[in-house]
Amino acid sequence: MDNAILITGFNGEIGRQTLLSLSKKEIPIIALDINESDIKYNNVVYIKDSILNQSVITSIFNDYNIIEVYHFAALLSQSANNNPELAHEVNEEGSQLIINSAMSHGIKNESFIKIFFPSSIAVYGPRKLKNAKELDIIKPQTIYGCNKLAIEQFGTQRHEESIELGFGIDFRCLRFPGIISPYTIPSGGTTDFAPQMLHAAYNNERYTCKVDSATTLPFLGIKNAVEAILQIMVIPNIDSKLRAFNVQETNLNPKEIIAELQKEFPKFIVDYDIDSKFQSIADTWPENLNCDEATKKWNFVNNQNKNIIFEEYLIPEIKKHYGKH
Ligand code: AKB
Repeated sequence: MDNAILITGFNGEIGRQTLLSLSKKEIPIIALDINESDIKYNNVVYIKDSILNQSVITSIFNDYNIIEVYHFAALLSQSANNNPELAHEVNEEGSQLIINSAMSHGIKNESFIKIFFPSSIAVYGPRKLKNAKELDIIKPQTIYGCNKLAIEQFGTQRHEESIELGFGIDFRCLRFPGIISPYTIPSGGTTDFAPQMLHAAYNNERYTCKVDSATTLPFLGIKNAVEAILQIMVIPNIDSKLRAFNVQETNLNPKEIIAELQKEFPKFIVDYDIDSKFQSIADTWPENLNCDEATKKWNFVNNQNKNIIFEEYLIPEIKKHYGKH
């Protein structure tokens, strides 16, 4: 049986760019998503189905020797708030099914299956923290944050059981802040205002922001988000009981984002129409993250410079992206 990588939720913002990077490796990839793919890579087997379909997951693990799993399929924070039952099913039960299937496969093959799980700053709360460390107060105030924390803990527990057994899973997790991508306009998240503003500014559109101008949150450009995933997965062994690491590039509020964008797009205008569903969540998420653990474990670089992400990456890249269409 050939070695292969499984990626779920590959049509989402992070999944899409991770699949692009993984497709450059010479190993078959099994890509599972509820939606059809609009891009086809040669070494990828596409499966259109749900992560809740136990028989599909079982047959993937029976048909391929899965050695790594990248599990992105999930509802984001606002979508989860609007559909709490579906969020519980997809974000928790679906993730547990993937983790348990990988664990059984690892035990059967007497090996360790590496699993990447994208957690979120949503695990923090109830107060807005500054320089939040991994073990700081963790009392998520949203369904989505509770789902993420439950899977961090479930994966960590299965990881510890695997160490005891000598086979199973090697669980690795990053706590992502808001992701800014010059390639896609996200929806369903609380931090979406940053990428939405970038695309609106480029497209000469007026933007209505749902959180107030001083709401500061941590962010990471998609390129460095994918880089961090590849980095944490490539380390042979993370010698730590801590399995979930903070990563961020800078922290920003709407006022600062507008100022950066107006340097390049001076006609960009933003109105505010504060929505309590967004504001109340953003107010419980940290202002910035302490990334010392990620720096110690695999030299993660947290550059903290607000200009660099716009001037050196997002603006040149969004111009290239739309220039293509
Ligand atoms: C969201 O806002 O839902 C996500 C996140 C920070 O987890 N982008």
